[in-house]
Amino acid sequence: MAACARAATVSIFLFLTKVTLATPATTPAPRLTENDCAVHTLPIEVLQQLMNSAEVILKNSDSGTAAQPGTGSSDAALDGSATHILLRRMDSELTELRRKVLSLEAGNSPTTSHQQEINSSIVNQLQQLQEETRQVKDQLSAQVQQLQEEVKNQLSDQVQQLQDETKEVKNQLLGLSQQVTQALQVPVATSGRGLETQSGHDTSIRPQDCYDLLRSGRNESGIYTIYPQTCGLPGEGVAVWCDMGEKEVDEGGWTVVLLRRPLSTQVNFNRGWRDYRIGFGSPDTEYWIGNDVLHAVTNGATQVLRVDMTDWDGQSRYQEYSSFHVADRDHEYSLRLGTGSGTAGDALKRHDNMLFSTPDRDNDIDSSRNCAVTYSSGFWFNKCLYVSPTNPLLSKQKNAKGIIWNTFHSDLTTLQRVTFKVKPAMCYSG
Ligand SMILES: [Ca+2]
Repeated sequence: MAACARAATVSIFLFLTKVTLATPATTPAPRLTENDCAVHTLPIEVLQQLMNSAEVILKNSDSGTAAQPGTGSSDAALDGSATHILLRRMDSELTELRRKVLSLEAGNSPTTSHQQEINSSIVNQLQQLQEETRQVKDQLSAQVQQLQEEVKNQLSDQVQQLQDETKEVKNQLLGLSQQVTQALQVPVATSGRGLETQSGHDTSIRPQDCYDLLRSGRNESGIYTIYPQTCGLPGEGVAVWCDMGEKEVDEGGWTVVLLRRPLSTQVNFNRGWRDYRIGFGSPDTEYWIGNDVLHAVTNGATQVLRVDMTDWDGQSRYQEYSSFHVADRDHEYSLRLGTGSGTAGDALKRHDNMLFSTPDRDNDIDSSRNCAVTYSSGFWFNKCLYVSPTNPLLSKQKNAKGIIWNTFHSDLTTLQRVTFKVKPAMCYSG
């Protein structure tokens, strides 16, 4: 603004000089327009005042020259005197103009101060914006990190599930391979239970259980594939451990449905409803055959259940039930047991008529908690347990969170080995 005012002063001075020396004194000062003011960024009133002052100077110089007494007839002398007077007046007027410009500059101070306030406000807003940007960036970074963790965990779970499923398929292929070998090498039996079903299905190739295999000549314990029937139709192959006995043929033919034993790395039995439904683990380590298979195996001919168990001191006990039935999924795989007998005591009978529960499905009769969560396993929990063959396998200690059978060790001393196995009741003399 100050520079502009000085430029305006110089422009007016040049105008005055030009008008005085080259044009008639009657030439009026030009009128200023808004555009002129915009160019100089000066108030139009100020510029107009400056131009009016210039016009006054011209008029005064004109009248002063005409009124000069005793100047004779010499136009040159007259012109020189008038010019001198004019220059002096111009000098005076310029001094006044400078004063006004200085005043104008001083008058601009509040505007400058106001501009500084605006600038300061803009700087503050910029700093605030930068701070908010930094906070948003931090939040986004944290969210990205959280998402990465979640994706990582989900992928880890899926990988674990795929590994389990791969293992199951591998076991099934192993059993199938053995089955093919058996079909090629072992003479097909022509009589005996299960070798010809009522529907005419040839179970010499697709045995329904380990007893079928035993009757077809497979008397060595090991991993086999069985095909439990569902509603009279042959089911999918399931790799299982067949306990074929050690002395006489009739002692074997047990299909193991639950296998627990000490390993360098235990199979995780703390699993959800889906895993317990389809089964998990492996016959060469530990496994749960799966509730759908349990239903298929036990829904036809009456099955005997035998439980063998061993504690950490090497003591073994067993308990048998004259019948063992597992309902279908619509009935939450509820358990029905027959009469118990054996050396371990009837603890499992306390779980009779219970529905199956897992950590993600609470079907127990304890309204205050989910027993499957408390004991990290899936089972026919009561309120909560008297036997716990699917609990984590713990070293010898008195702890219901390990594997217990409370009519074997009523002080809840843990066991190291448990198997649940079934066999058609009509084929078992007990
Ligand atoms: Ca409950």
